[in-house]
Amino acid sequence: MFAGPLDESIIMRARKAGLLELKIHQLRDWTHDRHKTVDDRPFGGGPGMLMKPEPLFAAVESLRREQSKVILLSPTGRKFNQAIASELAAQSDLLLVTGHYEGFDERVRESLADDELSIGDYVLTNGALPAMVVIDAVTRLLPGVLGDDESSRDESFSHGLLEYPQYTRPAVFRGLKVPDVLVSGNHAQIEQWRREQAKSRTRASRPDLLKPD
Ligand code: 4GX
Repeated sequence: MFAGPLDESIIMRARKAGLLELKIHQLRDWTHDRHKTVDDRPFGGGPGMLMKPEPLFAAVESLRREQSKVILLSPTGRKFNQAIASELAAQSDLLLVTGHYEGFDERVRESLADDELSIGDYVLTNGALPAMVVIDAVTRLLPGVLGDDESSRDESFSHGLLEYPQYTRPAVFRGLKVPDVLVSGNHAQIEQWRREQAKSRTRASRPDLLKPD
């Protein structure tokens, strides 16, 4: 699943420039049985299979460095966001662990992982897409990955409001007009309009962003 998204575009450019080193590992390489078993049934019964601890511990212990942050991807983790992406971008080594099946043996959480992240409240088939989401959000924050223009646009998101509406040419498209204020050339008025739009838009679709945590 990782081939493709991580071999394209800005991520690939960052890899080629030596700004990001990415390695994909197969948990089955740390098994010893003929079937390369990485799952087993839960003690106490119940549906579904769990990631068994031995291959995970062996894999993480062989791959981790002193400074590594070991991060599980699962719906029970704390919710990933831009602030967490910034924290992770400051780390020198991340080891992202993507589970299949119904979950991890709890000892993986207790004794192996430094953190557990969820990319949102929905259920995916496995942790590969969440890992790629984290990789993508973190990579674009690494020094040198984006141009100055793109990076400074980010700061406008960190003020905690959604973006104001934007338009490009033509000024009239299928009878739909660009707001007069934007073509007026009055920069003070444009700035005020954008501030108001950002606020009303945030109130309408993301009121949670306006509440203190
Ligand atoms: N944000 N999934 C993980 C298997 C699993 C379940 C429990 C460990 C514990 C998801 C998400 C997500 C589906 C990835 C279940 N592994 N991960 N997988 N949303 O839905 O991070």
